[in-house]
Amino acid sequence: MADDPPPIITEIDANYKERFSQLGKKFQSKYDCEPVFFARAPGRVNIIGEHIDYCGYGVLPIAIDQDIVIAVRQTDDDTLYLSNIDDKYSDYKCNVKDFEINKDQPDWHNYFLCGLKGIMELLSLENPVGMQCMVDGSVPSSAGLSSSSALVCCAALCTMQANGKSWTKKELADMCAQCERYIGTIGGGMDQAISFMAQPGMAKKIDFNPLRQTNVALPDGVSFVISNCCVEKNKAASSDFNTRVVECRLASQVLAKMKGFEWREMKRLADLQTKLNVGLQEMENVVKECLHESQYTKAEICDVLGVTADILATTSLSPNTLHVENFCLYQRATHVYSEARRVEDFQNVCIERPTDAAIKLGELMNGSFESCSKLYECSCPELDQLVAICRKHGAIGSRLTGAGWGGCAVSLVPNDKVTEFLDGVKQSYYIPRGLESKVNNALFVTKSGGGAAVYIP
Ligand code: A2G
Repeated sequence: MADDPPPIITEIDANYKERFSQLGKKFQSKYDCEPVFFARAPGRVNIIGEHIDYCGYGVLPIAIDQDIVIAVRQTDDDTLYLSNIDDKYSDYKCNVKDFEINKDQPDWHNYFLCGLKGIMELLSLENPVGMQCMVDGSVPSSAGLSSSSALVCCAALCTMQANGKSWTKKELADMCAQCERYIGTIGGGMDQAISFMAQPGMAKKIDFNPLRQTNVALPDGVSFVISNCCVEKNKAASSDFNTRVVECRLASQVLAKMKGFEWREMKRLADLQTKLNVGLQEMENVVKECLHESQYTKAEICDVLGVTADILATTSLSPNTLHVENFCLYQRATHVYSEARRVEDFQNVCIERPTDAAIKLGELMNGSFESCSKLYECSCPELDQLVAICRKHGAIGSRLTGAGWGGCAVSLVPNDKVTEFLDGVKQSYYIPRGLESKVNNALFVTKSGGGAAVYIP
């Protein structure tokens, strides 16, 4: 499956017919011609396994119905024309063979350019055709539901189709994970993998190095409900995300040095586990024995590793974390190893299906949130309040999803409590904050949807 290309669908599902037809009309009025095809890539909600993909550990997301759809027509003038049905995103135009991605200003079109550049450089497309594109996105932006990766994946898919090429879902997912880094964030590969590999009705356990996927059937009788705390966080616009990536890398390097390994080779906490050849619980013990809980200064890390600050900048830091002076190694590493264990436990509960499966999954989600909030410090006061409210109104488990510092929570709710839950959360979170008008897009039950595809009506 992952070794097949994304499907090309010619019978358009009733769900999409109206949407594609509206988008086709906008395309027509903008470019004075009809689109030739549509490409669609979904956003995702991560059920469990936060901030561990870039450390080499498996995660457990599902694709959501919210997506990016792009109507496309090839041109013969080497130009990319980008337009969005939402006026808040301005039109953009460039030569397909000569453009720059602006890391300092992560405007929407830069994500499209990441997909285009990735296809050109990583999959060696030498003479790309020009394209007229009209974009329609329904994934809320900066909300932890992967709007950026859905756009990168969709752009890559458009470029592939417009140029008559065919790569597998796995190749595309790997390539999109690498090329989203052109925007400056050092993310893992979860978002791009699920966008291409999702299957309706299934969660996926995604593993990395090499990229692999396994279906995980979620238990019956429960729903996953998404709630957006409505604090926006664009991870490319701050250094918070990359600081966490760097803290994890430094933790693996300091631990490697203390254990007598070549620390410069060490990039991920999972690599250290492979070297030590012990279980995840034992890795938590290693962290306890070797690292101290107080923050490490840059000078102390240089001292342990035996390098100057200039060398450390090249071995371990990213351009936007050069200014960071203090690093929490103990807390970040403890989160990563314990979260990786929770993902394994979650998958095992889904396979074994004990009678109290839902309770066990809820406990794991709650444990994940505690760890994200306290050890990884990637929550925010509004998300903390929202998660507490979700639990109060019947969620068996609730946690932040995606990068955090704002955005969404995902809650596990028994089916017979969903109506009560939605009402309770609306009354307790959205109405007192004057967010009633946003509630329909911010609070909804999700089901696992399908992956990226090309549509030719
Ligand atoms: O934070 C973001 O969504 C990352 N995505 C994803 O890889 C993962 O690390 C997540 C936290 O679990 C990108 O950087 C594109």
